[in-house]
Amino acid sequence: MTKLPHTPIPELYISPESAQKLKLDAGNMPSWDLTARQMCDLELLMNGGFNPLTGFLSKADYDGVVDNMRLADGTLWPMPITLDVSEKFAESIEPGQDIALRDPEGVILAVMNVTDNWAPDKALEAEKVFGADDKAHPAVAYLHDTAGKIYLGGPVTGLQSPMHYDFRARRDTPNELRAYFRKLGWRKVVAFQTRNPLHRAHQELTFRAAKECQANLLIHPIVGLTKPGDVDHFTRVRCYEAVLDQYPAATTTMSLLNLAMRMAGPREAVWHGLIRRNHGVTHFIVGRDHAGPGKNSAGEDFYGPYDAQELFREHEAEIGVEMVPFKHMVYVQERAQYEPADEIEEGVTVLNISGTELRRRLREGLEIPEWFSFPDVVKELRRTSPPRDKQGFTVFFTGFSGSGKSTIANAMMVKLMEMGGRPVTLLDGDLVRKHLSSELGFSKEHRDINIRRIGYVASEITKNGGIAICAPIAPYASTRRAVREDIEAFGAFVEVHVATTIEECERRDRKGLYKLAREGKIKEFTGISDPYDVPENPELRLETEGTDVDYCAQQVLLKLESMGLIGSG
Ligand code: PPS
Repeated sequence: MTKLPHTPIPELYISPESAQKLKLDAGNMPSWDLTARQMCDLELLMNGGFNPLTGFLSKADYDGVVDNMRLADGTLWPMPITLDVSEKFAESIEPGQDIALRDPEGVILAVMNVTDNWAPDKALEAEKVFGADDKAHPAVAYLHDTAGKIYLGGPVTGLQSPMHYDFRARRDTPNELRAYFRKLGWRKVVAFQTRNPLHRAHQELTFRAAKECQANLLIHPIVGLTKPGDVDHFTRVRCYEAVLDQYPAATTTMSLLNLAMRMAGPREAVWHGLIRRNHGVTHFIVGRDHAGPGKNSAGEDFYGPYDAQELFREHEAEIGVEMVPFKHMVYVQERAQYEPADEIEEGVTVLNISGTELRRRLREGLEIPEWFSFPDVVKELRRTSPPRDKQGFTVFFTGFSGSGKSTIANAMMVKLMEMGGRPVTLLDGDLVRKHLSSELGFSKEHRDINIRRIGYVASEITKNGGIAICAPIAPYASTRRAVREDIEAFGAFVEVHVATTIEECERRDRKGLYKLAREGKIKEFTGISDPYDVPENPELRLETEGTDVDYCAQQVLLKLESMGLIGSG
């Protein structure tokens, strides 16, 4: 088993001349725009990473894979690789028809001959492949909420590989890696799969594994799709590069794998093994809770901590890669080294920092000790996850026309600019309507479009570390909720309800609009002839009557301070 084949494996690409010709024909075929996951799957299909698959699974292969992890001919394959499409697209395709598969820019990457077309039983797929039809599992949520209703199957002809502009020198096809190992004379190679930054425990674990099986080491991180919420791959790869220097020279290399993970635990481990075999690897590290999706909706783990190791062991011979089982490593203070957690005697001091604790320390700018990670890795992580008072956020004022939103927002902006540190952008209702939404009126549909635009701009500002202050009426709770979700993906969302009553706004009538609304000269006027959903749980509610603008702005600043968003400077 440990003899390296290192001979090339089949790819699905045709010669550049034939590709040129087929591409011209493909221009007239029905075409499917690939999703991000399908892009990853197609790349690995075409470059042999998913060998022996020759296309997206047919119905017979799919049924076998779902049921017993085997293709129709009995070959071991644990993961359904399917082309999910909309019902509308599926209806337009005749059996036996060729379709063009395009990247998001419209470039034709492959042609697929559609032999099969079926509506899968998604609940069954979830149960069998992921162990439960529970949307707390990210792949099950994807299956039900994102994937199309119909699967198309059939062989794929590869025209060109998807383009990557980042870390190009670190991306290798299975055949490129095989050739590299051959060139260096690496007969035994142990691969380490990861979707997280590497710290000292991982470095120790991988180094030990390589030593134990007297093999060279391939760090083989996933840069396709990983678990939602993971550290982005740009940051991770910079971290991996910092860790690479820690291994003895010429023993270790790193290559990036553009795989779309499913977080399917045991099945995923077997799949990862097959993919690594295709990349010319002889040994594969399977740790505790390999590719685990976290907790199910009852708060329990989806898989047992060593289920993945057991399933891999069962199929090891067929996978063709030896498993190197690895345990959870912790730091023993007395001996100043990492050791497997379950081999440590009582009485010694064991140190460990969980992923959650690490994120907390990053968020709050707290110390991350040297025994835990390498200074260069911590530096990279701090650059991407600055403490809360350096991150972007959005303050979203909502309230009636004339409630004082714009005035307070302006005061806030100036106070934040006086403090300095982060760029501040004011997206005032009137200004947005002038510059971004001048074609829109005040129907529910138009108001929603307007607020979603504001939300989009604010989310971009927040993502890039700035402060966005929004001050529209935003009368609909559902739209405010949607904007909150968009923004909370990148930073805090602070909803401030400027709770001036409609009577008071009408009494002030600073723009004379209420008078016109009462006379029916302005239609759909919020609070007079159009609804306003009072926010139920805003981060802050401002009562403006009897107080001045400065005091209101101070209250918002205090709220931001208590949330850790401004402070140490
Ligand atoms: S919304 O509902 O959030 O899209 O509204 P917004 O973009 O904040 O725009 C509100 C400003 O437009 C003026 N205006 C109206 N408001 C409410 N209803 C109607 N029918 C209307 N027609 C014009 C009004 O000046 C609002 O400004 P503010 O600053 O809120 O007083």
